[in-house]
Amino acid sequence: MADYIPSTRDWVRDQVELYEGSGGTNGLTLRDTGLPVIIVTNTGRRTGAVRKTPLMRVMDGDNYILVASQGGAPKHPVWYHNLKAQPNVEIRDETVVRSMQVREIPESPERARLWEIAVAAFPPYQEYQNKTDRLIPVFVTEATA
Ligand code: F42
Repeated sequence: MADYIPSTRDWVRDQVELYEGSGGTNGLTLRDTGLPVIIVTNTGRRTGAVRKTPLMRVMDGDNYILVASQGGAPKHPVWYHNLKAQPNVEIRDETVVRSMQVREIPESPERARLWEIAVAAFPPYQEYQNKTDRLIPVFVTEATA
C-alpha cells in the first residue's frame, strides 16, 4: 500500500483530515458556503503516493463532474496531471466511498453542457475561467465494475 502524502496547503489538508477522519460526517462543505465537497483519492504520477484532493460535488446524473479550476490559477492543478496519468480514483461522497474511473472531456458540446452544470452548482467556476487563459479542464466519472 502506497503512503499517503497530505497536501502542502493547510486548509486543504485540514479539510481532508476532518472529512476522512470523521468517516464522512464532518467537514463536508467548502468553508462556510454550505456547498458540498467530495474527496478524490488519486495517485501521484511521480511518487506513486496516495493523494487526497477535495473538490466541489457536481453531479451529472450518477456521474461526478470534476473541475480542475484551482481558483483560476494560470496552471492546471497537480491533481489534473495525476488523473491524466492514472484515471482510476476513489471518490468519497460523505459516508460512501466508490472506485471510479475518470476521463477528461475535450472542448465539445458535451463539455459545454457539463460546464453549465458545474457553474450552476458552483458559480465561482465561471469567474475562475474568466481570469485565466487556460481552458479549465473538466473530467467525468464512470463507476468501475
Ligand atoms: N480545486 C479545484 O481545482 N477544483 C475544485 O472544485 C476545488 C474544490 C475544493 C473544495 C474544498 C477544498 O478544501 C479544496 C478545493 N479545491 C478545489 C482545491 C484542491 O483540493 C487542490 O488543493 C487544488 O486544486 C490544488 O491542487 P494540487 O494538486 O496542485 O495541490 C497542491 C497544493 C499540492 O498539494 N501539491 C502537492 C505538493 O506537494 O505540492 C503535489 C501533489 C502531487 O500530486 N505530486 C505528484 C506526485 O507524484 O506525488 C507529482 C506531480 C508532478 O507532476 O510533479
